[in-house]
Amino acid sequence: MKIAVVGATGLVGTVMLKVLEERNFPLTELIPVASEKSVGKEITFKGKKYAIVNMDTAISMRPDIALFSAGGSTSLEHAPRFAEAGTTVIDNSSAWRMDPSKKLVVPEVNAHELSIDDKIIANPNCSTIQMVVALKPLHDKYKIKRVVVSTYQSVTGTGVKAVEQMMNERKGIDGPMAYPYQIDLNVIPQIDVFVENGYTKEEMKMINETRKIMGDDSIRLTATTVRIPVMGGHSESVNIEFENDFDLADVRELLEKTQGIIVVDDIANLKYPMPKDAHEKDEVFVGRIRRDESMPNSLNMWIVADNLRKGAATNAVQIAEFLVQKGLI
Ligand code: 11C
Repeated sequence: MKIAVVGATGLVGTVMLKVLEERNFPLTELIPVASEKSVGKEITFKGKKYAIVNMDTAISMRPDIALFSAGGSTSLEHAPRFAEAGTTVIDNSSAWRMDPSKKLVVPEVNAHELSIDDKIIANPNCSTIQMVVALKPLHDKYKIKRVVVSTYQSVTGTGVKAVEQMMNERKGIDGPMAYPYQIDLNVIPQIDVFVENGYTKEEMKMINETRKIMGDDSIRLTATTVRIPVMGGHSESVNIEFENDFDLADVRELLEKTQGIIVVDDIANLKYPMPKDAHEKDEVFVGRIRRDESMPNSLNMWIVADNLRKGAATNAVQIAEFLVQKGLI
């Protein structure tokens, strides 16, 4: 398996390389791809050095799979070129997610939709991924009517510049700003730009992507996405109204049995998911599972995951693993 990682020097690209290595992905050749200023530099993977190449060289090497994390415009321009050369692209940008001809995949939820003809596969937004992993088994059993989600998102979701802004503020140093306001010791109720209806793009991604991945446009959702001065992962407060009533112990058991979920919910011992514990883990952590006593058939829960792992790199690598296991490459 020849694997290209496009955007290999970025925050998500670096984690993609780490995850490929940790999960012992069946890789025979690695092709790290980055912008011209990084070409020729070397990265180390499994103790071996690989030279970074540019896009054209990578396409000419005909990788089996290209994991893309290089931004929407790069993906729009170059993903089809890889696909035409026979490479299957798994793209972490938002470029293809809502394209009806492209699959938007979270393996625990809808990998079964994939076929050998899918040459550009979209990896969802991080805050969407961790939520749908927990929603899917509950939807299958109790049928979701409506979801109200509020997020508490890590600065790593914005990129290196945001991490540096927060760290500089912590040290009292002036520097480039990734956000319109100070983020350290603050909370910013805006992620990405505002759209016409007064929501942000991040909020609309959560709404639209969730429906597409779950394959059910009848699910009603509303979201408020918020940036907080944290690095380990994204947290979400999720309120769900079901068509059917549920037993709380059954909900807990269902989540515990779901692949990719770890339930951390022991309030007697003050155990609940937190981003500092989810950091560098591949699973989605669910806790604070309780009935919403203000509404029939309604549930509250708290979902945490490392946004660079399950929210990006791990999910992409899991899609690649699925393609290899099912012979779809
Ligand atoms: C954030 N969710 O935390 C964003 C980052 O569409 O893949 C990922 C944006 C995307 O800021």
